[in-house]
Amino acid sequence: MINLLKKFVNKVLRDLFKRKRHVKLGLYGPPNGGKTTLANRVCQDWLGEDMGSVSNIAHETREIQIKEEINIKSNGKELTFNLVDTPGIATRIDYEDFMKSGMKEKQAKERAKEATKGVIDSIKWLDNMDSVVVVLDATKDPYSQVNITIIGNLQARNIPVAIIANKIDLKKANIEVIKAAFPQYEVIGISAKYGKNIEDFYEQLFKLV
Ligand SMILES: Nc1nc2c(ncn2[C@@H]2O[C@H](COP(=O)(O)OP(=O)(O)OP(=O)(O)O)[C@@H](O)[C@H]2O)c(=O)[nH]1
Ligand SMILES: [Mg+2]
Repeated sequence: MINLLKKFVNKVLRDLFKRKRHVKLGLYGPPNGGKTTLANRVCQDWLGEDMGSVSNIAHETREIQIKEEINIKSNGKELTFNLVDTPGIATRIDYEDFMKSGMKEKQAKERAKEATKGVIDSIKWLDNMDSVVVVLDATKDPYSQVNITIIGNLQARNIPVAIIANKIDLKKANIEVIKAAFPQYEVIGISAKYGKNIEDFYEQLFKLV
């Protein structure tokens, strides 16, 4: 009996530690918001390596990417998590849009097919996330069906969310519009590409995870 109890306590402790070690932080958002650029910055800052490829053509990331055990330090505190970069979520994927970016028809059709599968995977993976950072392009209108659906979904699942207003290096960027669109969330303006305000982002991660 005592042995059984010991086994049970050990299992609970093991599971607790396992959970702690494997906190999953997901990067979500529409295509081209800068999720992978941000993932690369985090990985460069703390691991000295990149996470994935970045492109100005939408749907560059078409498969879930995971970097395990990223350990970040800020203000004497330490945090370890698994970073999950996801394919951008879109309501409409048209291979002709890729052809306009210079792709051949076959390649464009393949990209559209993979991108569609990527969107489904991103949504499926929501259930695995412990916390999520939604990466938005601050030069774009935030009131899109995709943004509202992603954030609504996260809210319904009670997953902690922070919103990144990315690309603040661009003149057209407007954080205030994003703050007004999602007033119940913490919104941090950064430039993932140039590293502007990245410290604020790391600070926010400690509150989120
Ligand atoms: N000016 C500027 N451009 C950025 C910034 N972050 C990303 N970009 C550019 O935005 C484009 C898309 O970046 P990605 O990181 O591939 O975007 P993503 O959200 O991963 O896109 P998908 O993988 O398609 O979902 C690229 O051309 C990046 O160089 C930024 O802070 N400022
Ligand atoms: Mg990407």
